[in-house]
Amino acid sequence: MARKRKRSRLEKAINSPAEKEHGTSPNLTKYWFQRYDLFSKYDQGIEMDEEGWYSVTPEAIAVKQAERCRGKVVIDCFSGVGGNTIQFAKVCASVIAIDIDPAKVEMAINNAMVYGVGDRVDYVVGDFIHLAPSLKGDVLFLSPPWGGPMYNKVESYTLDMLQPKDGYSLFQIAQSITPNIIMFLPRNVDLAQLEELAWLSSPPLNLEIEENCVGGKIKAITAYFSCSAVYLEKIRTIIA
Ligand code: MGP
Ligand code: SAH
Repeated sequence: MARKRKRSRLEKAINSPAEKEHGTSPNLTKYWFQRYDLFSKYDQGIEMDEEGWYSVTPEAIAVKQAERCRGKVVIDCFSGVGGNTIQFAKVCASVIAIDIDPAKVEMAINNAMVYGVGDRVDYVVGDFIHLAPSLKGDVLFLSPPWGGPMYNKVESYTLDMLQPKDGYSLFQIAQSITPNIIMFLPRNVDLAQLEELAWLSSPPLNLEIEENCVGGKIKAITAYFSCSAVYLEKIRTIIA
């Protein structure tokens, strides 16, 4: 009698609820296994699409980023399915969430309701680049597309690889609104380019770089640019 073959881990994953649930490519399975790191309330009706799965900011990271913006008016310029927007809505004075994809905005609205903050966000379906001249806020949060999950195939991720425009242009557009800019970027990003962005600004900006880990593994980096008091004090001391 033929013995039953033990199913490999991969086969199990491919035929798992992950595949049925996200209904797309097996490439997304690894993200499905991280679903509670992405949204702790995943089981309460969170909605995702393919780009959402690989782009959403893990909840613990989004909580930390939001804490830095407590009490401020924040513009989430590439809001996706709402990983960051939800956490901003919990602690910020107000949140404007922008995404070019109407389906993402629908999902973000649903997901914010799951977290009980649906009424604390103003949603805009639109292109951040075009909307920029009409935007006003204390802090701009930029988590743009990195070019898909293959971003880590290069040794050093340079700012020209960001979408829908290169990082220099995005930063310049953001600076026309506020010097308080937060960028969520690949863990292999060229850090020297970020320092260049800060120093070449007029006046030069303070820059803090944070490595974002989940479960001991580095997921991404966050760059906080600001016209901070500490930095201004330094300048004042030098001038004096
Ligand atoms: P990853 O490297 O694809 O996943 O993305 P992981 O689990 O670290 O894969 P591994 O095989 O390297 O172990 C890590 C995190 O980066 C994701 O959870 C997202 O928060 C973020 N991220 C990834 N991409 C491709 C994007 C993107 O295009 N835009 C934004 N804003 N965030 C992204
Ligand atoms: N921080 C988000 C993930 C953002 S992924 C989260 O935690 O859920 C990047 C998003 O940028 C995608 O949803 C994509 O639709 C959106 N996007 C791409 N080009 C855009 C543009 N020109 N203006 C606004 N949003 C854009």
